[in-house]
Amino acid sequence: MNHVSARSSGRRTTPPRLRAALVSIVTGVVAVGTTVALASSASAGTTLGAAAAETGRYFGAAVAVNRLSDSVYVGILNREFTSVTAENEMKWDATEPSPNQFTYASGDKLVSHAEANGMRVRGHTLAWHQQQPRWTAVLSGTALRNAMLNHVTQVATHYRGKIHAWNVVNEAFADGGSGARRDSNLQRTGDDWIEAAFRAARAADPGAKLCYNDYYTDGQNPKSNGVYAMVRDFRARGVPIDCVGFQSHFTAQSPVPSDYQANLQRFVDLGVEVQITELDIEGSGSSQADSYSRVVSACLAVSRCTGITVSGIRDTDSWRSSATPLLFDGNGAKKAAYTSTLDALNAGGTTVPPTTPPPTTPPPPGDGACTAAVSVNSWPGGFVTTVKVTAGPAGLDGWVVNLPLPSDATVTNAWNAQHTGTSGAVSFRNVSYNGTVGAGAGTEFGFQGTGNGPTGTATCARA
Ligand code: G2I
Repeated sequence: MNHVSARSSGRRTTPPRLRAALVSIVTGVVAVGTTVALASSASAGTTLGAAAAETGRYFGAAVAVNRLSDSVYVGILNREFTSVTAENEMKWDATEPSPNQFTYASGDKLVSHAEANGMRVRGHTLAWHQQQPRWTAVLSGTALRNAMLNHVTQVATHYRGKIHAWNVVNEAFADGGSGARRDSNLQRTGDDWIEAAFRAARAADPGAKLCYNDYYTDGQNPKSNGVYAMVRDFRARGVPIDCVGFQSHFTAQSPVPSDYQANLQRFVDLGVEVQITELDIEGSGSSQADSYSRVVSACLAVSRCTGITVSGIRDTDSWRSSATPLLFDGNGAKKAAYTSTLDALNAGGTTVPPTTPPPTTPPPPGDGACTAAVSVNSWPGGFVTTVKVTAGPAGLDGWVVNLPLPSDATVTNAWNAQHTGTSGAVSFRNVSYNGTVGAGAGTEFGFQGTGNGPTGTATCARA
């Protein structure tokens, strides 16, 4: 999935600064003959995307599908950017307006546009306390947890293979000094909702980098310390997290922190990649330009800061347009901030390692004593599910499989297992004759139900 680094590593080996020096030495000697060489050499860095690719990075924009009919907007997008993030089109309210009814038309348009123009796509976002569909308001507990997991599974499956990085969970930490999780309907389903979302996303799209994304985490502070502790814990326990997104919304009151680079680096040191995901900086003129330059230089100084996304194209496209926070003015003209950004990209920096480590392999869900493989045969209004339990190296003397069911599903009968509950998170235990399973051997059970069949991950554990 690492298109940018693959592309750039094959294209250029001379660092930009050295190359610029070589070019100026050569031009001084044979002025006419070097004109072409200088132009072609310099052309790599005349757009944001090309300049970022020089060090193996992408330069992206948050894009709104309804602006794709604006030719000025699309002209800038196609010329300057190498990654697209859906501004709203892949959020829960947009993709699942009714329970288990999915609409992907807008998101698909963005993906098609990106594919047609050689851009990568960042997915935004699978689980967030905002922009949820209305129907989630009446849900809580297991029903909300299962609805969330089903959402993550369905959306990540739909876009499987098309997304270079997913913002799996967005803005789950509280503002202020606590460093704690934000209270939300999702948080109230249990502290493990975030890791459950990451595991479901990995199962659905094993090739996508899975990121946690947040704001006011751009320097070291109680909130970013809370995120840091979570990422460290996830890495230690094998929860599949690959990256952290730093939104980087800056204002006069909340400017680029002095430890911006150090903060990115400490996350990288945990073994994850980092990206700047929603960059916009309130202001104008040289002070805005300087702030953009500082952010870009900080990312380029951190080898696993793999890309930068600005949160729109023209100031007038911004969700906070009065702050004039972007790189192009309302007419689509380049601002001073554009030039400073391009210059900072062309100044070079660390090169993104050409092969980033593959996503961490999640341990089998459950306690590792066994795995459960689920197959579902469904028809409108009903389903039959077959589950194969396979024992780990120690064998089993009893097992339990937990399987989240969609909110409309009800188990009507089961065979070769006894079940607890008929809807929501249903668990299945061995019966008298199939609890003992030898090392590496398997046994099967099944159940029938009404509604939609399971789509989530089954966990298997020793009973
Ligand atoms: O909240 C600002 C950003 C913070 N980080 C996460 C981002 O996903 C978030 O983006 C903004 C979008 O740029 C806005 O476009 O999220 C807003 C909602 O929190 C988006 O605004 C919404 C409006 O509030 C809705 O009224 C509107 O229907 O955009 C919707 C679609 O245009």
